[in-house]
Amino acid sequence: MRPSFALAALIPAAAFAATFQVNVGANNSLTFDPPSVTAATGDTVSFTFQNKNHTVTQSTFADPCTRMTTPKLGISSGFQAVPPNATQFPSWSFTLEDSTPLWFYCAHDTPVNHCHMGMVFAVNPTADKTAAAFLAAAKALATEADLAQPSGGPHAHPSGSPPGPPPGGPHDGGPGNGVPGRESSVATALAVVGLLAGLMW
Ligand SMILES: *[C@@H]1O[C@H](CO)[C@@H](O)[C@H](O)[C@H]1NC(C)=O
Ligand SMILES: *[C@@H]1O[C@H](CO)[C@@H](O)[C@H](O)[C@H]1NC(C)=O
Ligand SMILES: *[C@@H]1O[C@H](CO)[C@@H](O)[C@H](O)[C@H]1NC(C)=O
Ligand SMILES: [Cu+2]
Repeated sequence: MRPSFALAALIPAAAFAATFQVNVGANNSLTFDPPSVTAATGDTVSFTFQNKNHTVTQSTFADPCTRMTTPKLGISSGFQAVPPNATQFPSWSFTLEDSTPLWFYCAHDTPVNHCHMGMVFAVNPTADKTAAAFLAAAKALATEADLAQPSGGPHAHPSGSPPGPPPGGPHDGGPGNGVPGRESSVATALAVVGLLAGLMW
């Protein structure tokens, strides 16, 4: 179909670029929602910071909670603090220069390490390197100090969520590839987040 091919060639690639919206810390959760996206070169991933004090910081699959340093310094939103009564929410975005997998985490680490609690995000996870495996690797880094954080400390946020025991054993999202794995990681993240709701910043 030469005519339609020619027409397609005339439309700039940018015309097809998509923007993926990701909520950071919605409902006082320590989550990126959605926890992963599959995006193409030229697409934009846009983050809106909902509350608390989070970052979007690039890491690596092998070391989920540490900022990437090679082959170059990972990108980062920096800390985006949002007061509890905020009516405007900061956003930050980046545009994909290619479609290789990218790995991110929240670098807020006191008094609880958000990444260790599973606050991670993936762009273009693969069958080998799944979002669920990345999440599991982040949570495996949780220390006793992380897990000992009380759910009702002096700086706890008021919230409608019921108090719960501190998270205990591993919550492996299980093996997955791409989208199916993502569902289980969402459920896992939400389950943990439910227990953590009300934690201090
Ligand atoms: C936040 O709450 C809204 C409304 O209940 C819900 O639709 C959304 O999925 C929640 N997001 C997260 C990350 O829990
Ligand atoms: C956000 O967290 C960072 C790192 O802990 C801290 O330096 C910064 O002061 C915090 N911002 C606010 C407004 O609390
Ligand atoms: C949020 O609350 C603080 C302290 O109560 C107050 O100083 C500030 O003006 C409030 N901001 C908004 C946007 O309402
Ligand atoms: Cu965070």
